[in-house]
Amino acid sequence: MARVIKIGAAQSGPVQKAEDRDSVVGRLLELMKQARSDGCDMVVFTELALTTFFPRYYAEDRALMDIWFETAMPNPATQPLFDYARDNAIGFSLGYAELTPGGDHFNTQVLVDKKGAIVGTYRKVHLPGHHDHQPWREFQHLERYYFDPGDGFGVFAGFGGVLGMAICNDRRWSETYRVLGLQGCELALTGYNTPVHYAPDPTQDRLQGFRNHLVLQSGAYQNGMWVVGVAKAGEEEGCTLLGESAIVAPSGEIAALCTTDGDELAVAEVDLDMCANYKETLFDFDRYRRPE
Ligand code: CDV
Repeated sequence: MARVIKIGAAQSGPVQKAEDRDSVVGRLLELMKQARSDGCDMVVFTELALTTFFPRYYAEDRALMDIWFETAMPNPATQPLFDYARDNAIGFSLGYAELTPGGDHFNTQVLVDKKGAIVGTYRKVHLPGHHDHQPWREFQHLERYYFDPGDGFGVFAGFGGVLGMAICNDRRWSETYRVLGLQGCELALTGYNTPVHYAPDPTQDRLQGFRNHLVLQSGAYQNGMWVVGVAKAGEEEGCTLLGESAIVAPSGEIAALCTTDGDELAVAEVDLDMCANYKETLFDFDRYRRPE
């Protein structure tokens, strides 16, 4: 039987600082409904989908930082997404800020099956930016202040295949895809908040779009897997975030692409069996890799 998953890459437009969780979840639900009417099996949301990209704000007081974090998932604000998934047999993946009972802070993404149950959790490994307040920047990128690093890339059985997750900066690192690929991953889901302006070296700004697709496409091709990259895009609190969310095939080709900087769904039929065309030929790891 063919293993085809119809996927909606559910790009978010900007979320301003004052927008509350209920309003954001309402927007995500609209995208889920659209995906359902398009016949999707799964919707992929972005990194830190429930709030503005808060690592741009410095707060000395840890309590002021914790307002951005979820202490449970699901919780009353996000329960409607889980209910919709269960009632309509549509899965989803969601990025959010997680505060654990033990007091750890993670940049987290969950995978939710068609019954509305969490079947996979991933915590961001590569935390970019800086730890200290740097007032010279137009906006901060304090992921190293807000978050603890996750402990690795795992894979999860679901939707008839082997799935993995990665978050934003992870997608730029070859080892992300390689570690997932070596575990048999056929579909990697990643959300991102990528400011177009890169303060440490603004000469790189014009290359943001090119590099986003470069890493998604090369990661997919070199590891024989599908990759879904989903942005939070547009003008968020004076910061321009890259869009160009894409679903990339194991051939390295873009199968679906968002063309706006707002809430938008890009849909593709993801044939997991296509991975074998690459994993069993040119990228037969057991046969051809030379790790030594
Ligand atoms: N959210 C991110 O991880 N953003 C980084 C930026 C800071 C470079 C990214 O790799 O897109």
